[in-house]
Amino acid sequence: YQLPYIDVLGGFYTHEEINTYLDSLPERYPKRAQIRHMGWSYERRALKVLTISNGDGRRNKPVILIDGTVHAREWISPSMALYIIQQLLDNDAENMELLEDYDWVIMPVVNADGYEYTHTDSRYWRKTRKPNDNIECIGTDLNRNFAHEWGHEAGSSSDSCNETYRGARPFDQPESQVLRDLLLSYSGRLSWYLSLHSYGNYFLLPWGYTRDFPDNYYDMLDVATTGAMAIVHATNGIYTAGSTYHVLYATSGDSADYAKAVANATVAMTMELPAGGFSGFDPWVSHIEGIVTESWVGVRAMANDVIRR
Ligand code: ING
Ligand code: ZN
Repeated sequence: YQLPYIDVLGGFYTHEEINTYLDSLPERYPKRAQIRHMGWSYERRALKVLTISNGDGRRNKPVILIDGTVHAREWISPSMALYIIQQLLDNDAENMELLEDYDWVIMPVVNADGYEYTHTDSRYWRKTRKPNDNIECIGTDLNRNFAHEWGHEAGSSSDSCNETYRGARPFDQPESQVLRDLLLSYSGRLSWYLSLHSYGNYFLLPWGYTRDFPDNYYDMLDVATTGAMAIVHATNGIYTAGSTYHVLYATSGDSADYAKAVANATVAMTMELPAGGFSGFDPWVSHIEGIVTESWVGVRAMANDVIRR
């Protein structure tokens, strides 16, 4: 029979299609691709993670960890995660170098229920789909639900109807628990955590919750600048890099702050991919190729920078 394949540049795909494809990769690349089933979403969708290596059998290499679709409506983010997977598994020598001393761990869809809901009911849904205690409004913003400085000052909302609702408690969402467990499982060898969001063309670094900077902030900024320079050279695409607090606004309980503070990521970063379509969140299928190939130039340049430092 034919193994499932995903034509990343030709469309957008459901969580089920993405999982079916991920599940096929260990068969296609037996030494290089592994699937970790990390848990279940609130609506019982399987949350899966792909690990990619060069197949040399060396264990416990440092890790580059990438996630997508923390926010449901940001459809270019799973496309980008899938494009990265295909670039790394394709035996291009240049991409194989990225796997020499590092393993890559990629979770294309974190917010599986919200993502499904954007396909079936409401295209611009952002949060999870778990009902809240007061039953008034549904869903929590996963990117405000992490335990580092959760609820700090103005960085999130306590109103369950708000788009940045932080949840009743840190990690009261199964999807953020899964991402937490994934991050912690690589603590001590997590070289780069990259969370893919859209939109706005930003490289956002910790912290979100305070105007202060982490110890190695200027190293992280160097990496982000490398990405921004590579992209501007390739396509004239303009990215802004800096701490979330300074570049955007105060945020608390986001995944990059947690990855930095608790999972000890050397570089923790959120990449806001380019806008597209009517709303910014819904690029035309014909624009996927331009966005993901441009973004790959940046990701590859940053990976090389992380690897060499
Ligand atoms: N923006 C992010 C959000 O969660 C962000 C901005 C990035 C906040 C990094 C915190 C940390 O609000 C989008 N588009 O989701
Ligand atoms: Zn987002």
